[in-house]
Formats: sequence, structure tokens, C-alpha cells
Amino acid sequence: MKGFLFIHNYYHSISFVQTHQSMEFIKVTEQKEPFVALVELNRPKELNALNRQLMVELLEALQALDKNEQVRAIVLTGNEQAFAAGADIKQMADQSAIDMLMVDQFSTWDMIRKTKKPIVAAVSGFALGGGCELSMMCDTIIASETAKFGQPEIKIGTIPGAGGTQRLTKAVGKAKAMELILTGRFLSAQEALFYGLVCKVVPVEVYLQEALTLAKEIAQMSPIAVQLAKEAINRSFETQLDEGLAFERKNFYLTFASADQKEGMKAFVEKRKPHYTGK
Ligand code: DAK
Repeated sequence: MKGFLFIHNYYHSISFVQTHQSMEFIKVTEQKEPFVALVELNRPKELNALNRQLMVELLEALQALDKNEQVRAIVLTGNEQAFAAGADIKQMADQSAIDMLMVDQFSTWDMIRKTKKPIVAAVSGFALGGGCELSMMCDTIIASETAKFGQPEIKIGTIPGAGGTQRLTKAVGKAKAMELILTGRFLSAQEALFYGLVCKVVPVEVYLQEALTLAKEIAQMSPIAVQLAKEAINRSFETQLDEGLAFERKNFYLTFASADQKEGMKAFVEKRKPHYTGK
């Protein structure tokens, strides 16, 4: 139902203030700096786990900001403890592969990369699974010294599904991506800087301001040139990316046909170690 509301709002261009009043898990502040909007993920008790409603709200906010002439750059952030600890495992745990494929709720994630305006991710604390993927969908990342990036899906019997196998590999190279995705290990902020996953690491006290300052600097440029430059940079790997993303998503859905995915996610919810049988 919420999805229909979202489409209705989008196509009828109801004013932004009206649409974001109803938002529960996203906070939007326009003109945080001149021509810069700040979007905050706001589900702190669950470490900003990305449930369906949060993602609908996020897309709604980004699409409204993309159309807003007073906004030329966007900063997306969480809080000091977590950018986002992934898609909501509790919502996914019992889904079948066919549920995942037919509802295809996750395909909407792909719309985030269609945002024309530049998005700077300000990441502190956990950026895991879908949270890491969300930060990589942004155009660049400013990290606090406490940021931890990772694709730990393997530990709960599944694989990245929103670009992790594609974007992380392009960012850090095959050898490191294999290590991270096959073990679920985390990457520290300094390592992320070393591999070029993030553009800057700064103390936790200033990571958000640093991202806002970068966005402000971008917002002072010609918005047309910025949009065209962003498109051109993304084009450098998009054709292969499309194919890779579709392949990854199908394989992600396929893991939901396994007993191991059920066991992995159940074990997370029950706060115990999973027992995998290869079934
Ligand atoms: N989902 C649901 N709840 C989560 C969560 C998550 N991903 N991460 C944390 N929480 C909840 C915890 O359950 C806990 O809630 P209560 O039990 O207190 O109610 C609360 O947040 C605090 O977490 P912890 O007590 O676990 O905190 P710790 O400091 O001990 O540990 C942690 C922090 C981040 C290491 C740990 O919470 C953790 O391992 N979280 C799960 C990380 C993870 O496995 N993430 C990957 C999830 S799978 C796709 C799009 C997206 C995706 C797939 C496809 N398509 C477009 C196709 C994404 C998939 C994923 O992200």
C-alpha cells in the first residue's frame, strides 16, 4: 500500500514537505548547507537495519530531492554507531526463493543509483550487507575512523544481493573482495581508504561536517556539469554492472531455496551460532 502511495506522490509532485511529514525512519533537512540536503537513516535501535518501509521512504525522499531545484547535492548518513547494519534480517528470514523472486521488493534499491544529483555518503560505525551496498550506491563516501564496512551475508547462509559482489569487487579488487565476501570479515576505515572504497577518513566528531562541506563545494559548481560528469563516471562501468547486478540478484534469491539460509537467519534472530548442512 505504501508503495502505491509513494508512486502516487512521485508522479503528482505533491510538495516535499507534505510527503516527508509521514516518514518514520528517514529524516530530511533541506538547506543544511546552501543547496545541500541531509538525509538521515533513523532506526537507531536496530542499527538502521533497512526494512521495507525505510527503503520506500528513502526512495521517496531521494526522488523528491532530485526534483527540487533548491537542492544540488545530497548527503546520506546514519548515526555514529551505524550507517546501516544491512537489510532487515527479521523481515527476510522466512521468505522462500519464490517469494523473493515474485515480490522482487529489492529491485527498487536499484532506483537509488538513478538519482541524478550527487550523493555523498557519510559513514560511521557499521556499514554492513545492504548498508555497505547502499553506501557504495552513493557517489562517494566520507568515513569516520570508526567505520566498518563488510558483506557478512555469507555468515547467515546467503550472499550480497544489492551490488556487493559487483561494486565491492570493482572498488577493492578481486582478491580482497573474495576474502571479504567469502568470510564476512569487516574492512576498517583505514583499509577502506587504502583500497579506494572511500575518499577520506576523518575523526568521528567531524565526519558528517566533512561530508556536508564536500557536498557544499560540489553544490557551488554548475549543476548541469555535475550531473553530466556523474553520469559519465558511472557510465565507465555501467553496462557490465547491469548484467552483473541481475545475475547477483537471481543468485541471492536462489539462496532462499536452501535450508542453510533458513538456518543462518534463524540463528541470527535467536542469537546463536548457525549449523550449516549444505542443504
Ligand atoms: N536486521 C535486523 N535486525 C538487526 C540487524 C539486521 N541486519 N542488524 C542488527 N539488528 C538488530 C539486532 O537484532 C538487535 O536487535 P534486538 O535483538 O536488540 O531487538 C539490534 O539491532 C542491535 O544489534 P546487536 O545486539 O546484534 O548489536 P551488536 O553490537 O552486538 O552487533 C552487529 C552489531 C552489526 C555486528 C550485529 O548486529 C550483526 O551482525 N548484524 C547483522 C549484520 C548482517 O548480517 N547484515 C547483512 C544482512 S543481509 C538486495 C538488497 C539488499 C540485500 C539483499 C538483496 N537486493 C536488491 C536483491 C541485503 C541483505 C543484507 O543486508
